[in-house]
Amino acid sequence: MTSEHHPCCTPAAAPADPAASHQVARRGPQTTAGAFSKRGQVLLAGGEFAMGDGFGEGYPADGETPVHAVRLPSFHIDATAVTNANFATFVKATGHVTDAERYGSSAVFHLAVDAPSSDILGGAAGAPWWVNVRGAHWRRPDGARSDTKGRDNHPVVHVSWNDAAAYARWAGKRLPTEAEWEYAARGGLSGRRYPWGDDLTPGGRWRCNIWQGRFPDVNTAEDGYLTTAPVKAYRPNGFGLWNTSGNVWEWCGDWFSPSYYAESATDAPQGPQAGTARVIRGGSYLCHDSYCNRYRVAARSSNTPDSSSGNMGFRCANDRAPATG
Ligand SMILES: [Ca+2]
Repeated sequence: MTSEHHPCCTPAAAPADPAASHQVARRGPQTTAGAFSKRGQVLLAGGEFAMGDGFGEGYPADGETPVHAVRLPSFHIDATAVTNANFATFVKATGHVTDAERYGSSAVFHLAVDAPSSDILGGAAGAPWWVNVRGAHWRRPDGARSDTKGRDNHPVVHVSWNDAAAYARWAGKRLPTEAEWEYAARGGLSGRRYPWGDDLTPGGRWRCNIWQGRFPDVNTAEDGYLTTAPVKAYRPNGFGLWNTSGNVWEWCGDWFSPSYYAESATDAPQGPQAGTARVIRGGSYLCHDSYCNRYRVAARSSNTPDSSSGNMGFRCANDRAPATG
């Protein structure tokens, strides 16, 4: 766990089998690069936007400020998060084994656990609502007694940054940069709080899957979902992208630094050169304004590249066209 890490959002990896962590650290790319693909993606015209929190609502330690101008060339980005069905196709084709499977455990939200008590390995420090569950991984998202039946079109979870990068490579895509992610999530609106505007529930209607009730024990699920929602729940933003706020955190390609915005390049920033944690964006079904308002479009968080949990997934991006030469 790093000093930048926020365990309330997503816990860092706590392997059931600590020896497996060395295997994960040592392994290189596990998949062959696929041919350039824009399947399921939206082409966004390049442009300039104001990146960061203009409302002063972010947590200072997250580094959502200063608001700064960023220019991006045109790029593609997935309309939705990668689903369980998508990830199953990848695993079938490649035999990919996720970090959670190697570690023998992953983090499940306490109200979602569906496993024998002998599989409960403990809570996360400072975030007891996260339970490290033996046998939890993408196919068994709530523990050994669960499966993804009925959730084919839900975002895949319990995937680490390493797993997400391997999927993207196989799919002929890549992970979005943090700047691309925010540009895409804003949906063409300028300086707004959410992908659809400034009101959380315009007209009294929920537009994203977060938490209602009293965290972490009472979730009234007014938005329809206790944990994940289908990737096309609610309505897309102005760019045709679904659920950039809430549902699951999404891995970005960048290393995380809370001071990066003060030094970021203006043109197509790629994030810090090095780091210990990767950026995650968008918040999840556990976000609630009483303790974590990171479902705002400017919000940032991070986790180590081998960590996984029941509320972290990803979507892919791509260049406008394959590199030539
Ligand atoms: Ca919800």
